This record gives sequence, structure tokens and C-alpha cells, in this order.
Amino acid sequence: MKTLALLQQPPVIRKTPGQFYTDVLKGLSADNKYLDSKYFYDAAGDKLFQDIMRCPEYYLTGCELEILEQQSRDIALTLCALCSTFDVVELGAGDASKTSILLKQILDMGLDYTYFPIDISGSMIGYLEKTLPRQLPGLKVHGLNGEYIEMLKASASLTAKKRAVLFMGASIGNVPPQEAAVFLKKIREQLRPGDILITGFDLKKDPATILAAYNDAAGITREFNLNLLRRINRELGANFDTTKFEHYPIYDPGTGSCKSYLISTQEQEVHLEDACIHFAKDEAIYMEISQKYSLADIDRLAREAGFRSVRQFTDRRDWFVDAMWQS
Ligand code: AVI
Repeated sequence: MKTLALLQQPPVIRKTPGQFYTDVLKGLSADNKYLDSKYFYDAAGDKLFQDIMRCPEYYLTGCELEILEQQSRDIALTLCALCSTFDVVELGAGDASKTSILLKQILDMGLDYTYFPIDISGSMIGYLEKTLPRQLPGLKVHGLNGEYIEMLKASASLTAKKRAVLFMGASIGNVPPQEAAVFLKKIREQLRPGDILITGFDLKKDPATILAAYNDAAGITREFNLNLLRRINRELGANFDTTKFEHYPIYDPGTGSCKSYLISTQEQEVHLEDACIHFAKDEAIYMEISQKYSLADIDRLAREAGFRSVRQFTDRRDWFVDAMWQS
């Protein structure tokens, strides 16, 4: 009987901890606690980010939209002058709503090209492959689902043409500034001589305007940060009580670093599988950096990453720039 009972027991399967768990545990076990902002974007986080982009204080989206609406023809003409014929690759394409303005402009100029959107979200890639050719007749779309550098490499084997790589929306700001040149160099290593990179940078400006963008009155950015604690609860079975954490963004006009923290409002313990994480009252979790740059910083970054700076397309207030570099 005993043997049979043992035989009938399901085998104990030890689940190897996933990368999300490993990263969260590492960050919350550090002396200065931190979480990686790339984990903001689960389905709820994606939705909250869409809401942030509609917040009146979050000027970044409107600025880049203005650049694309007003200067797409200029951007496309500059690309044609540099490359004559090229394909377009986009890192972190999302729903491509802003980029479609530039894509349309390039089509209207009679260029036959393929758009390779790269995104970590497979459903987003499926959506783009389905909807974009309907919105922009004549556009060829070949989606690449995965990590930026790996997929950029894959795009090289899919085209012999020059590539214009787009990295829009100030996503570079979420890379710590001391790592930005290395990250951009990794992109350049996947390009051929003459290929183009267009990167969106949020520019240094009135500190109050910047801080308000990360501390909107409706509290959506606060929810965006707290959602990562909720995600850890949902996916890793932790027991964060989000009412015991406060959103605390800061902007340092000296360095251009805008950082977000969650502050524990009381001494507390949070359980994450076998681990017990202790928070002192007022202890911080560093959540995200959104680095702001000057035009001179950006030219310096281009040189450090091995690019030649071609042109800087700014909005009318000089709050945002899409910087065009050549490999
Ligand atoms: C995606 N990224 C450019 C945004 C930013 O401005 O740093 C993410 C964000 N975080 C809070 N609000 C928006």
C-alpha cells in the first residue's frame, strides 16, 4: 500500500526561478533597494503608460509628435540624401502610432521599403503586421519579436539595403547615463557603415516642468510605479501592501537625472516566496531613471558610441530632439 501511495504521488518538480524572480530578489536584497524599470510593462503597465502619455503634464509625447508632424518630410529627405534606398527598423515599436507619420511620408516619396518593427511584445508585433499594411497601402511590414540587439542582428540578415534604425520616445533616457554610450555602441556594432540611427532624447529644461511630468496630478505615474509591486504580487506571489508605499520623484537639474522612488511609509516585512524582505520606515526602492540631455551632451554621446552626428530635429520649444546619426 505504502509503495503504491508513493508511486502515485506526483514527482516533486523544482521550478527553476525565472529571470523576473531572480532580478526582483537581487534588487530588493541590495543595501540600496532597486527594481528594474523594464518590468513596468506588463498588460496593466502598458495601459498605464498609454494613460501617462495622455496626461497634460507628460509633454514628451506631444513634443515628438510635433517633430514628426512638422518635420517628417525633412527627416525623410535627409534619409534619402544619405542613403538613396533603405529599410526602416524600429526598436520598441509599440503601436507605431507616431512613427506611422514618418512611414507614410517615406512611402509618399515613392520609396519601396520594408518596415521591421522590433518589440518584446509578440501581440504588438502581430497587431502591427495586420493593421499597418491596411493603414498604409504599399507598406511591407516584417515584425521581429524579441530583444533589441538580437533582433537588430536578425534584421541585418533580412536585408542587404542600408537601414534607418528608429529608437524614439526618449527610451534612451531609461538607460543610466553612464551606460548609454555602451548601449548605443552595441547598436552601432549591429549596423553597417552608412546605416542611420535616429534617437529621441528629452532635453534639459525648466526643472518644474520635468518634475511635473513624473508627478502628474491625477496620480497615474504613481500607479504606474505601484503597479510593479502589484505585478510582483501577481506573478511571484509576494504580499506587498501598496498603500504602505509612496511615489517620490526627484529631478536634479545639475545632472539631468530624473529618478523615481517608492518610499516605505512604515517599518514592514514583505514575503517573496521563501525570502522575507525588511523595510525600515522611509526606506526607498529606486524604480526608474529618465535622464535628460543637452544638445551638446547628445553630440558627445554620438562620438563616444562611434557615430557621426548628422542633424538634430527639435520641437518649437526645444524641449525634445530626434537626433540623426550615421554609422
Ligand atoms: C518609456 N519612457 C521613455 C518613459 C519616461 O519618460 O522615462 C517612462 C515613464 N516613466 C514614468 N513616466 C513615463
